[in-house]
Amino acid sequence: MTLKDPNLYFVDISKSVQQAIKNGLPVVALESTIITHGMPYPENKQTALKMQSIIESQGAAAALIALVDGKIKIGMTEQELDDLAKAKDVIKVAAKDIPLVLARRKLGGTTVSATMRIANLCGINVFATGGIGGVHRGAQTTMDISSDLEELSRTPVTVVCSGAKSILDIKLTLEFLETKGVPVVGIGDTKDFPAFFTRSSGYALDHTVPDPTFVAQAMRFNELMGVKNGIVVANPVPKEYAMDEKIISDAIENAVKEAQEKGIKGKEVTPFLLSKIKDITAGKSLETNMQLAYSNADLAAKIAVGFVNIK
Ligand code: PSU
Ligand code: MN
Repeated sequence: MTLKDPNLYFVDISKSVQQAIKNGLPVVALESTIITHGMPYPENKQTALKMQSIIESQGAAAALIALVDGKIKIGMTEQELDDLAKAKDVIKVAAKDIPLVLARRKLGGTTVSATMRIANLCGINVFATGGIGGVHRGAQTTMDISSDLEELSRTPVTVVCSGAKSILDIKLTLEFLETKGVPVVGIGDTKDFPAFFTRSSGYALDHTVPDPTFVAQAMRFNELMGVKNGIVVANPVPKEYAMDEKIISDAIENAVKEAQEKGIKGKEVTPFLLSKIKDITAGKSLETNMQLAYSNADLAAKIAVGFVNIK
């Protein structure tokens, strides 16, 4: 643990998270791009609060991560969360952007890649989110591949997600993870990589384990071997909140087409598609998004608890 390192004066950790880290108790990191760029106010705040309380009810600490005024913030008060959830000029921060956004003292929502990097810096090894970034459709010419995938290949943090949206090329996303040496694991009866709004993408996972403690054990083996890569845990949206396959695939087709027509590029692509899909589905996608985030928080907490309980 390097938290006492005076060189880390720019990391501002809440008391409860600091205590948990110090005492070797379970901690689950949470990203903030889902709040700043993935959902509207007040649902974004409501989602973060509920994810935190789900994690805490399992006996783990919740570490919501963002960049605020030249500092890395880990764990926030409700007022700080409210400010972040309402803020307009927030930068979407990938791992590479962290030092620049700190230097510029800007407000930043951390993506999966940035959150993993910060979690790892603080000794947090489990992280719950909605969906990971991936290989975009048409990446053969645009080269738009989320830096989340690269970060997963070099940062030992377990990311619990509901797969990737089919705004992405899921087949290529899984190929890329395979090439980069990132295992993708399902639990229980999950045999397929989920497609975020729906429970299955039709692409098979390499591994399915009976319960979260198996993931915790795998993390420990990686740790013992000094392995650098992360692990993706694929947790499908709960059945009752999964969307109709046809409705969501039509919405995605239309959103992707509109993004192309409007020339939306780079880091704007994902937020544009998310907000279009929400409009097209009259908000139904937002409810699905919130529910899968809760389910991922619950599973991540179980893995974190399992990890600290390994003898
Ligand atoms: N996918 C979602 N919701 C999200 C994101 C992805 O279903 O909010 C966010 C995450 O923060 C993820 C980021 O890390 O978008 C990926 O962005 P990009 O494709 O620009 O790498
Ligand atoms: Mn991109």
